[in-house]
Amino acid sequence: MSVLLVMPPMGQMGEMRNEVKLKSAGAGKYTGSGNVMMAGKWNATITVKQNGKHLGQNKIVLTAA
Ligand SMILES: [Cu+2]
Repeated sequence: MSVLLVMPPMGQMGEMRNEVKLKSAGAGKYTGSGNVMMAGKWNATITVKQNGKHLGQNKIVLTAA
């Protein structure tokens, strides 16, 4: 399972992206940590894979303060 964080280009700043891998913590929970390079809105795409099989994907918008 992984989360891809993307901030679209803004003004002089190019797109920023950071992929965070998540580890299973059992009971359907996942943990992981990654850096958010700057405050603002990030598009987060969560991808679920198991044994190389793509099981699902979800997108949310995160606001980093
Ligand atoms: Cu930015």
